[in-house]
Amino acid sequence: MIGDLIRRAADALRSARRITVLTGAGISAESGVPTFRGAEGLWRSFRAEDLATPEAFARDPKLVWEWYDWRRGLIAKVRPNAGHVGLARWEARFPDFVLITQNVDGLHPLAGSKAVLELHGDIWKTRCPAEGTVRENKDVPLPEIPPRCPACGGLVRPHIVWFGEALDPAVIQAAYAASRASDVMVVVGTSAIVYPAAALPLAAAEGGATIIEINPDPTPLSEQAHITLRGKAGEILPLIDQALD
Ligand code: BV8
Repeated sequence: MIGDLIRRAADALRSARRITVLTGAGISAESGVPTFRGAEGLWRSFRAEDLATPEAFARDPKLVWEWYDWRRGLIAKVRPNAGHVGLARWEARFPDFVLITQNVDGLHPLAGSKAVLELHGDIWKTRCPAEGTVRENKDVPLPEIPPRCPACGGLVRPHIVWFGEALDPAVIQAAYAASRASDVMVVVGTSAIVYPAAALPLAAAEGGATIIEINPDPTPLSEQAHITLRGKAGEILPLIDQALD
């Protein structure tokens, strides 16, 4: 059964001109990065509202930075998995290919993906709210919590989109345009409940795209997907890659 679905997915990709991929935390799960809403997910031990919002940061920047410092420490120890590597290969294989991710862990660029639309920012970057300056910061652990801006001395924040905050308009518009224009959209490892990211596959379907979902569990997107591959990204993506050869 899964063999037929893998072949159908490969056929759809082979005959597509424009391909988009949307990934979520699930694609990093096999690398050892906790997801948000799974059994051992981050939101199980922390409340999103207490940590991933501008209000939480205003209330207790030290606590919010301790959480990110802990996540950065976890992510620094892991490597991209076969799922990330497979998608980096597809970027080279397909002429019109756009990778859109909700993840902030930087594992797609680390796996070799060159053009990644990072909808929710980057855990390896800080932003100075006073000047807007974005800087790369890979210190693990952070020498000072909360970290300060080297230029003005004020608090810097993670360069991450929190709940209730708008995404970078250029990034979300590019993601919408690519999704709407695509012939195939592969949706990997997302619970498909966070907007506006979760609207992208719907925009792709409206544009006539074939939606392929790769996820061990059903999601609100599953009934819209044309091909549903119930499995792990690190296992399914290499199987599709083999079927493409
Ligand atoms: C905005 C940064 C407006 C933090 C994140 C009510 C209804 C609809 C919408 C809303 C609502 N109330 C509020 C909203 C808006 C809100 C939203 O959508 N809330 C949801 C929870 C209902 N959205 C926002 O606030 C967005 N902003 O709307 O702004 C606005 C407009 C103009 C001006 C001002 C304001 C901002 C959203 C961004 C929030 N930030 N992250 C951080 O990371 O530190 S979102 C957070 O969830 C993560 O970034 C993550 O990327 C994202 C989605 O989670 P997933 O990636 O899907 O991960 P999850 O754990 O949920 O699922 C993992 C999946 O993988 C599962 O399905 C699992 O089965 C699967 N899996 C597991 N293992 C594997 C696997 N799959 C494959 N292989 C495996 N091995």
